[in-house]
Amino acid sequence: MITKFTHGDPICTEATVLRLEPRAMADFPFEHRFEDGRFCFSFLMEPDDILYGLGEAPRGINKRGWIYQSYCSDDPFHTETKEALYAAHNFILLSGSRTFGLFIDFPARIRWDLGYTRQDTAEITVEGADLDIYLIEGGSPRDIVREFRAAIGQSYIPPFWAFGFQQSRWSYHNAEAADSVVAGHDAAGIPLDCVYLDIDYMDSYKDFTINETAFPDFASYVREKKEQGIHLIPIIDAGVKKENGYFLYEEGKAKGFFCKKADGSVFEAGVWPGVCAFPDFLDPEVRRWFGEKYKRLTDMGIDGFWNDMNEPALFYSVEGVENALDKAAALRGENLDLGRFFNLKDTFMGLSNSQDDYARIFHNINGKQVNHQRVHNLYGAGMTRAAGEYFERTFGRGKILMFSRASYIGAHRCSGIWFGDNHSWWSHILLDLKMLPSANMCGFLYCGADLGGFNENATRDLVLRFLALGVFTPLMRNHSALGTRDQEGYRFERPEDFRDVIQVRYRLIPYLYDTFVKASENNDMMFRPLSFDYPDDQIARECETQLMLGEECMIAPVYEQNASGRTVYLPEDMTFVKLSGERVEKQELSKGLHYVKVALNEVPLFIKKDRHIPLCKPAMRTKDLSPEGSIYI
Ligand code: MIG
Repeated sequence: MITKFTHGDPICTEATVLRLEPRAMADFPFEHRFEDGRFCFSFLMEPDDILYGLGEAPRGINKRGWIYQSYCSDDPFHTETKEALYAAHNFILLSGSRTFGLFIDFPARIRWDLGYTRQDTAEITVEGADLDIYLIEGGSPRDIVREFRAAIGQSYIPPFWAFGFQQSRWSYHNAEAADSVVAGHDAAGIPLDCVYLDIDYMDSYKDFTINETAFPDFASYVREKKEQGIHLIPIIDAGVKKENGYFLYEEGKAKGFFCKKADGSVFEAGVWPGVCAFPDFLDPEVRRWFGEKYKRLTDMGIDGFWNDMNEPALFYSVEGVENALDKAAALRGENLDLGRFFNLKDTFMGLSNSQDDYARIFHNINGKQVNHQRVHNLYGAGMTRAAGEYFERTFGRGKILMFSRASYIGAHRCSGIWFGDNHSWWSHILLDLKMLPSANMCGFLYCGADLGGFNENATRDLVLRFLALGVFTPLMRNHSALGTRDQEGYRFERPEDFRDVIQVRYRLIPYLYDTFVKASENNDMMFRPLSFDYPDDQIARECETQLMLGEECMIAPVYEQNASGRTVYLPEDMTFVKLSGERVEKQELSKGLHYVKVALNEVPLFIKKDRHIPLCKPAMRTKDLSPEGSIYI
């Protein structure tokens, strides 16, 4: 049963597709109050209750014991003590003494104190008084998720080839660099379907332009790669370079399509292209306009995109820099005591993604000027809807690969997400794993982390272990940052180990795609915490390092350096399968704890008794996969 409670005059986010007659907030069955223009509510938790949700967020599958924020943030350090990442996924689910789900449809900041101040209390503060809350009750946690997902609408399904292996880095600067990635994989026998183009494929980082020196005759190049079975996936950034004569800037300015400041002038801030204007993605007309610009690239044969920097990320604003410079100038010749020094330092350090800058931005919502801080979490979702809705209108569903960095529930209907700038850290293998079921609860099925880790240098064993988890994630992409060590599989010693792991992905693609499509069609989760399936099993309830996959499988990646295996908990008897290239090794294991050995070129998988999944023959491209010769394990 789903009940909607409304207070005031909420901004329409289009997160839900279900129209419900709202009840007054006075009927909301949790202790609540309005205070200083905020809405706060709380509930008590029994010691064994589990609190799930929040989609892409730091920390565990069980979110208890920390404070989180819904505030889309460009933060490249995903450490445990962070409160927010790039997304705002305002759904939580309590399971235990009581079972219910809550979705707060509200596009500004929310603080979720989930047992941080008091271990037994969840206290949620919504930074505004105009909001909708949906309460979902009845049935198991999985039933509640299904009911919630039905309310927010069916999840995006990408093209089949988007389940192929994807190789990225910032950046393959020119056609030769991209060619060498394809050649490197081909020579090592490592399957590959996509090569990514990061910001350097553009002319001066201008959206929908091509750097002609780096990619002369781009359209022919795209066609040539297609003939090799390779999709090139360009990045699109939210900021539009301020440059006279640049069509996108000129059009946006003439039509009044950019975000404004209070005085009506265009809001400007620095991102990769230098000073930029920001399309007002909250306006449907702007979305339509921007969405149609992707045609410039689809006309050249491009059929996949990733949208970046759409929290929006702001390196600096002109006002911010001026203010900092004034502050510095006033201090010249003064005695810099520690207080002043740190204040000055903080002023410069705080230039990026500053709250002052966000507060300077205004949107046009139905003819009204609305401050950005009231709708911050809709910006990236708006950009992604601009693209996703254009693709659906023009090409139909499931034709174009699309995923975004920032997101809000609702964008899951037309796009996937990736988990942003993680690190080449062992702990980030588990962070990826933990976000999968949480993202699934919120409708984001097509998702995954940068395999091998984005920031800093990766090691060969880390990349292999990361990939062995990525074998199961719908988005299987190796990506890394500018200036870091090369981490394409064929760059390391014994590239055949990478081939062995990635071939396993190709053998599983028919099964994984089928499981994915079923999850989308049934508003279900592809990945579930063990506790969803074994609610009475204490070890399963606490498990944060394994997941259920579909109806048949359990996954348990190795996540520690120098480990030749791991301890795994089997909540029932299962078949332990080690997959490596075309090799399949099986072992029956009984319910309980086991230490399993897994070599670097092996992918561990656990299959429930009396269940079977298909494995096809591997191929170098998804288009060459065929059911012929498939076996069941
Ligand atoms: O400020 O385009 O998350 O995947 O490689 C960094 C360069 C901008 C952030 C994305 C990352 C991408 C990078 N971008």
